[in-house]
Amino acid sequence: MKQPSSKYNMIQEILEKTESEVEKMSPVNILIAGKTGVGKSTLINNVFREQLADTGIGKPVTKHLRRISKEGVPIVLYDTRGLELQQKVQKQVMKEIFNLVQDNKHSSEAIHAVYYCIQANSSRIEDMEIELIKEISEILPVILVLTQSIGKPADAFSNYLEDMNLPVAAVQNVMSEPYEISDNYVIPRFGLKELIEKTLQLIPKESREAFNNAQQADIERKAKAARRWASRYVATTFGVGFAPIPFSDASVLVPMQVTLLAHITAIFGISMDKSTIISIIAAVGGTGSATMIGKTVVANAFKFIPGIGTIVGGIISGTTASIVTSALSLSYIEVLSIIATKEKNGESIDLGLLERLMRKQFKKNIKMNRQKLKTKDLEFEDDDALKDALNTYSDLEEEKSPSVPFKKKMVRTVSTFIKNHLSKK
Ligand SMILES: Nc1nc2c(ncn2[C@@H]2O[C@H](COP(=O)(O)OP(=O)(O)O)[C@@H](O)[C@H]2O)c(=O)[nH]1
Ligand SMILES: [Mg+2]
Repeated sequence: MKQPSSKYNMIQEILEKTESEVEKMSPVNILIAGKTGVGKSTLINNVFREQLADTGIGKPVTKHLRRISKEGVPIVLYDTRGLELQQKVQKQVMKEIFNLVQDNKHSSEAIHAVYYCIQANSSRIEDMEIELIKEISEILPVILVLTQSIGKPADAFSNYLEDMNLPVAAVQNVMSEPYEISDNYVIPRFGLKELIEKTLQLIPKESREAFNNAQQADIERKAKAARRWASRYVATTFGVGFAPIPFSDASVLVPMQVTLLAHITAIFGISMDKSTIISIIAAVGGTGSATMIGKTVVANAFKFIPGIGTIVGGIISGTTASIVTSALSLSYIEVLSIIATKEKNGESIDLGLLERLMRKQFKKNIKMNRQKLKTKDLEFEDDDALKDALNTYSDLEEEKSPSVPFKKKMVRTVSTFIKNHLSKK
């Protein structure tokens, strides 16, 4: 085990593979237009990850267009400025948009769609704006985004716009960020998942993966895409034709697991650093160093299977390999979902808890049989797997926080002790 050849920097490999997978994606390019103050930046920061609209990232491409991009996020956004000015300026803005569309038409930066933002409670749209929307619609698919939508007036405005039969691809009411009406009445975010769905209908197929990576408003969609890919990968890798391998050779599974974790991370789109991956892998692999011995990880993973000692002749069959790998990917996806949710809400993540969460989820998932694992792959709509992971994480959080009443903590500690030490036969 000590010789350098068996040392394998799994973490580095996962990170590098993830990066190159994201680079390979065909990026999605969206123009966001609308008057100042309607909520374009707020929309961008809530639909997409990494607070893309915040200053410092965008650079002006023309007088009225700002290009926003960030390394590792496969999306390019164009944000308009100064639309509220007089007609002459509006003509100029239109010309700039038109030129941009023409210039980029046949490149990877071709604009795919436009979010034209109007504040929903303005309840009024100027002729000049209608003109502009019509003009843009001639060259690009436009989604009219009605921002800061509150109650019936917003619905009425939406109906009014629909009745105008503008040549737009869709109209969508949204609230990008929770809106405080009063101290005890808050309108939650809404409409962003629908906006994502509508956008996906408009952009080219090959850019959908990039869009899903860049968005953060629909975490379940990310999980779903990752699971779909993972279950296919597991089936083709360990299905028919997989030659059983001796348990002592389990290290041949390492590169496959690296590919799996990297690809899932890329599909998901998450800003992952070394220490986060180390914590997650350590949960299953049992060692927390940056340079991990891959074999240890896999060997440890097998220890979680109930009755591993009974594997006939120490042989790992395709079935066993696929159970371990499915459980690994499902747990990993559940953990990434928690990270993404926390990130979206601007909450910090405790790496220690993350490691415990990964171990707990992995233990749960590995106990399932193949059929159940398959069903779990398909558990998309009302996602129980994510709910379970979230509950587990908040339990762990609660256990850790001193705000848990002493008595509750005591009861938990005692019952855990009984479970671990006394109930064994
Ligand atoms: N609570 C809440 N405030 C919003 C929303 N959209 C915009 N705002 C507020 O409206 C103001 C202008 O929004 P901003 O995104 O900067 O508009 P932009 O000029 O179009 O980029 C900011 O103070 C935001 O806080 C929203 O969905 N919810
Ligand atoms: Mg702005």
